[in-house]
Order: sequence, then structure tokens, then C-alpha cells
Amino acid sequence: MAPGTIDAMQVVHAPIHADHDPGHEVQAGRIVPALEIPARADAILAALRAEPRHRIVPPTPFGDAPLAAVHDPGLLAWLARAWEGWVAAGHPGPLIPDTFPLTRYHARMPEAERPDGAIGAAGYWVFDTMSAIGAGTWPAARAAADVALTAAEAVLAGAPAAYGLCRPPGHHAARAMAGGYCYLNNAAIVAEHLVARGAGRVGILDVDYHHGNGTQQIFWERADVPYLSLHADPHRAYPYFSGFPGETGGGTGAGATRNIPLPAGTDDDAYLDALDTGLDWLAGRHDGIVVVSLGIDTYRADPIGDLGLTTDGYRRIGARVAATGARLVILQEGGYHVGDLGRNVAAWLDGAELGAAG
Ligand code: SP5
Ligand code: ZN
Repeated sequence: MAPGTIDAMQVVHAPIHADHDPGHEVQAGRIVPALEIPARADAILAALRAEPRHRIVPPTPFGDAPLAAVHDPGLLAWLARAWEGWVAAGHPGPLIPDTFPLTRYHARMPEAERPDGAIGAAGYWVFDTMSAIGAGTWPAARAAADVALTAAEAVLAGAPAAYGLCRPPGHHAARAMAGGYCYLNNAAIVAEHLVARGAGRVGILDVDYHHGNGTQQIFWERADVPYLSLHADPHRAYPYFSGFPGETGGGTGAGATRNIPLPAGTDDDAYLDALDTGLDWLAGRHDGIVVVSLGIDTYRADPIGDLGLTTDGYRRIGARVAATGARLVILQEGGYHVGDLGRNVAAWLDGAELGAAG
């Protein structure tokens, strides 16, 4: 590729995402229409299709091994059968747990056995009331992991960047917990796969509005997968219990986690300043490939966020990340303003490929 030439960016998309559509969630005691809906991915796909340089491809199936490399076998086995167990127990609506084994439940006592019943098992494996499971959730989640892995293979094959239109998203899913609209941690599955494929140290840059508690937990003790996250301060924002600056990794991963919490109303310029701080930290901690957890819920009009980013800001952020010279596996996470979601993702990818002026 001649300098200055713009190659096509591979966009990986699986239509089966639309089968994950459980309808509603429970937020602060209220039943509300689901925010993480099929129309999100449809909007992104339509916007990217409108730019002919994007090459839209289906995922390749990678099987169970990359999922098992990151997730607890018990979580995977439960996810595969959770919906049929819920229906068999006679529950009419989507699977939403209501009772959770907090760590203090068993303080000074032995842990209980894993529950067999449908409601108990749901609370055991899912950590909130917002991540409903329906008939099509598991096939969609598996396809989203394959979408992510297919994008990673494009980068391994030499592409400077590839985009996985993952739905459902992934960064809240921990080794043994689903939650936060996430069932399988697509970014973690990809990072682990890249390490196994010989990519050396693989960085993760998480720019979703929310802290990626799952990704942080999975790589907490790993110096070869440094985790950098910019997100709304958990003092006010979901997931509330992680993402504070004092969380910097443990054991052999001590110092390889970095959290940058942001105040409400953070605008493009302030965000870019924080991003520069983070990217300086990440530089030199990876060997050339960075997985980007791309959330667009940082948008100023997002219905659940309170940051102040604009469409032009996404172009500048994409350009700034690409200017580090890292090859990028860009994976969709959150973003709930469906009307502007497509053009915001397109702007980020345009910035990454064409530069801020593109
Ligand atoms: C992938 C991802 O972005 N998951 C996000 C999960 C957050 N779930 C909703 C959090 C509660 C929203 N509170 C609304 C406050 C509106 N002012
Ligand atoms: Zn989010």
C-alpha cells in the first residue's frame, strides 16, 4: 500500500445479533424498554454501508476454545442453556435475576453450592437486573465473539485496523459473570486470542462511557495485556464498584491497569487531554496491536450518559488513537442514541483511517 493510500477497512457483522431482543430491563426498580436493542447495530451497519470503502464481511466461526480461554466453564455451560431452563421453570418473561450472592453473604462461612433452580442460577451468573436473556441471546453472543475474532484475524494478517460490529457488547462480562448488557467479553476473548497467536503484549483501550469491569478483572494479574479505561467516574455512574484510579492491577499485573475517571459534561477537548495522558501510559506496554472497546455512550445526547462528546470529537479521537501507530482491532461496545449512533461510529473510523481532517 503506497503511503497516503486509503485501504478498505474490514467491517465484520453478523445479522443474527437481531435475535437477541429480550425487550425490557429493570433499572432502579422500574421496568424500562431495553436500551441495547437490534436497531443499534442496524443503524451502525447502514451508516458504514453508505461509505463504499468499508468492506462488510460475515464472521468466521472460531468454536468454543477462544471463549473457554477467558471465561469460566460454568458460565459458558449456563449461558448455553439458561433460556431453556428459565422457560422450563415456567417463567413467562425474559430471564432477569432478582437475588444475588454478594461476597458478604457467606462471610466467615463456607460458600453455598451453585444453585440448580432457574432464578438462583440467574442471580449466581448475572450481576445486575439490566442484562436480560431471551431465546436468541446465546447465539447472538457467540456470533459477536466470532465477529470480534474475525476482525482480529484481519489485523493479524496485516490490516492497520478492522472493526467488529459486536452486539451484544462485552466489556462488563467478567470471567464468571454476565452483566451490563454483556454475556461474553469480546475484547478480552480477542486480546487473549492475539496473545495466543503470537502478537506479544496486546493493549486494551476502553473508551466506553462505563468502566469495563469485566475486562479489568480478566486481565488484573496480566502484564502482557495492559488495560486502559477512560470512563464516567464510578462515584456517580454504573458499574459503581470499580474504575477508580487506585485500581492499577495486582500480582504480576501490578501497574498494568490504568483508570481515568471523568467528570460529568467532559467535552471533546478535555476528553482528548485525558486520552493523551492514557495513550502516553499505554505506549511501550504493548507490541503493536491495541484492542479498542469503542463505546459511543460518551455522546453528549446519549440517554444514559452525561459526558459531552460530539461527532467531530469522535473523528478526532479516532485520529488520535490511530496516530499512535498501533494496529487496531476496534470492537463495538455501548452507545444508545440510536439516531446518531451510525454517524458517530463512522466518524470514529473515518478519523482512524483518514485523520482528523478526513
Ligand atoms: C455496554 C454498556 O454500555 N453497558 C451499560 C450498562 C449500563 N446499564 C444502565 C445503567 C443505569 C442507567 N442509569 C440511568 C441514569 C439516567 N440519567
Ligand atoms: Zn457503556
